[in-house]
Amino acid sequence: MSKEYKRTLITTALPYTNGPVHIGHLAGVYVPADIYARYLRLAGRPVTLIGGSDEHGVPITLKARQEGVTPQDIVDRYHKLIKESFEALGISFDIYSRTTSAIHKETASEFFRHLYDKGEFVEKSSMQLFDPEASQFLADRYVTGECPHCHNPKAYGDQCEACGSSLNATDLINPKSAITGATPELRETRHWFLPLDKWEPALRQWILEGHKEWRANVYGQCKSWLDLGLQPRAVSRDLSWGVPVPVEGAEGKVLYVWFDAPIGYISNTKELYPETWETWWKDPETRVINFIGKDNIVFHCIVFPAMLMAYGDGFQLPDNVPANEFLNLEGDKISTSRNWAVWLHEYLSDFPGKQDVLRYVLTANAPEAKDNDFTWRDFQARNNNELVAVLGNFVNRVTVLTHKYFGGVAPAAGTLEAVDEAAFAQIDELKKGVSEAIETFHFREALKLAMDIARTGNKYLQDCEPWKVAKTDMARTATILNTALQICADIAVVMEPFMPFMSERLAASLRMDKLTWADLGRRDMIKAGTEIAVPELLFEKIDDEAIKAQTDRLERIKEENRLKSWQPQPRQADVDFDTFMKADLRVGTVLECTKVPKADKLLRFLIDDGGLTPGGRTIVSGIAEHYTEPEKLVGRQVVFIGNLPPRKLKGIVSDGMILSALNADGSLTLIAPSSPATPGSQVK
Ligand code: B3M
Ligand code: ZN
Repeated sequence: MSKEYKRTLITTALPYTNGPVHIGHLAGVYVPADIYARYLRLAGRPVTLIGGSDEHGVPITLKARQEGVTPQDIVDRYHKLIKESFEALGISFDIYSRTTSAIHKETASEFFRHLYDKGEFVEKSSMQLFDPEASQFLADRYVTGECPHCHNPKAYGDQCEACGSSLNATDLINPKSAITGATPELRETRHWFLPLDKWEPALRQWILEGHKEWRANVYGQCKSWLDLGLQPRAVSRDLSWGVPVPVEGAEGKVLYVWFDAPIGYISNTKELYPETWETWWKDPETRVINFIGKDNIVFHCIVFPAMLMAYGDGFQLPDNVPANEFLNLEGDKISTSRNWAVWLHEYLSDFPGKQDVLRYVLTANAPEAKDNDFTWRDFQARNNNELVAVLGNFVNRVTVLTHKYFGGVAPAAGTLEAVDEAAFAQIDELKKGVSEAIETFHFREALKLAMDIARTGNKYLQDCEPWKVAKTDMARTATILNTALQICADIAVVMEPFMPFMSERLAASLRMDKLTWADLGRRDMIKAGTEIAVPELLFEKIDDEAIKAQTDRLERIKEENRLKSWQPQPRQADVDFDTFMKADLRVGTVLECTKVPKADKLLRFLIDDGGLTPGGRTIVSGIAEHYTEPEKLVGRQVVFIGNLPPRKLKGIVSDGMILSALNADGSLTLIAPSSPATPGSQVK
């Protein structure tokens, strides 16, 4: 940070209310933003944390259509769910509002109208995709088709999720309407465009020259956008759900969702501070920080800043846009439509009281510089080996010993020895490190250093061994436990931004009132004579069973997805009739069936083929994985091809091929006559 600001306005991307929020949203945006806001508050620096729902846009109307309800029903449902689950996770929004609010509609309309009156838009007719069956224009996600860049067949009209390109619906190859599946036609329509090209020099100057300190991923994306050359971008759409375009003759047109949504940050600030909101947006002493995911970079670094520049009137541009990369789940991309996610509201009900564990794991594993993976095993290991074994264990040992030797009353320290001084010096060092890491948006690093305070505490206890010293020297024991109690208090302070629930419980048990960052490292945070609470565990182990319930759930979802996406094999090339008739299909009865030794996949069948083969026919079949108890097949009837040239498999001559169907779930069904048939009879 190059200059001292008077206040910080933190915005968090407004999630679309077409579904609940998941760990990807949390790790990418809300947990880091909350850490930053809580840190600034602890440091006594004025800060406002803005959140809210993005309730316009095609994802919402599509979802409403799928469910046969109104868009308003959808946004009401998910706005409530999202708001409540953020609250339960301790995301400390100063306001969490929504873009369907009256104040937002008014603010967004005014914003558009102001640009319109200033002549900042270009009005143009262009050819847009139109669904003749639904008689509606197909903007954004109303169309899918092949991405012109990476050829992903399921790209959307506004974006390809496979390669990250931002697209125009008309760029798609073989577009299809997401409403009816129809092939769209082109129709002429008028729209307002923001000429981004006009702002390109100013944007270049501001980002490429002025913000070299931005994260490499953010700076790099901006640079490649700018280097490609900016084009005018449509800011209106032919849709019915959204903020109506506030000009005459614009019936049936609404503001493009990416035009109105970022204005939501302003509307929500207005709603929070009706009198003073302008100070938070227009005073050069305000520092604006936008927390977002990497797929939102262009809108926050190029489009919205261009809108703000065009508006003028002192609107401040963001000072930093710390966008994160993506979090994957168990090696697979998180996806709302495939239900491949850990949903926040489900986590909260599956792991009651463990909000901090999730906050901790998502921060320790934050996808700050590259995509990262969330696994349930790692979640369990971090809880058991770090939160329980390092942090919880340290605090527990100190409070138990204080109760054992001093009846729960914090003893006074005597003269400090070198080991005590060294521990305090170490904590001062770590405090500096944590502050610097948070201020430069390196939250993983900050959390690691904060945990090092607990590690320092454990090492201090190990070095001083108060349980031994107590046998001979209670004065020294008092100094050690006093020092250790100060370290417990440090933990309550330093962890507040990361794990506010634990911090609150710990602070209460140490009888600390208001926590402040400045106190961190002080040697008298816990005054001698303070009666501390009877120790209770700050964290508890998470057992294998709880983890298995989660991984089993994911397995079930994988299975469901496999079934949903199953497609029959395409029709094979024609075979001529006479050739097919040469195949000698027969019914047989299984006489013996055994596993072939040293071959995982093979079963050896002996089949009664009605006497065609004296002593029965041997067929070796590669279906052992589907039949773990082959003896149970004895007596069953099968259909086999009886005139294939015999061939040797694992030293056994196999004379034929047994027919079966491979099902969508990967299981196998043996083909058998529907009622008993004579062995050896031909299948016609
Ligand atoms: N709703 C996109 C998203 O959820 C969008 C963010 C708006 S921020 C102003 O990824
Ligand atoms: Zn692509």
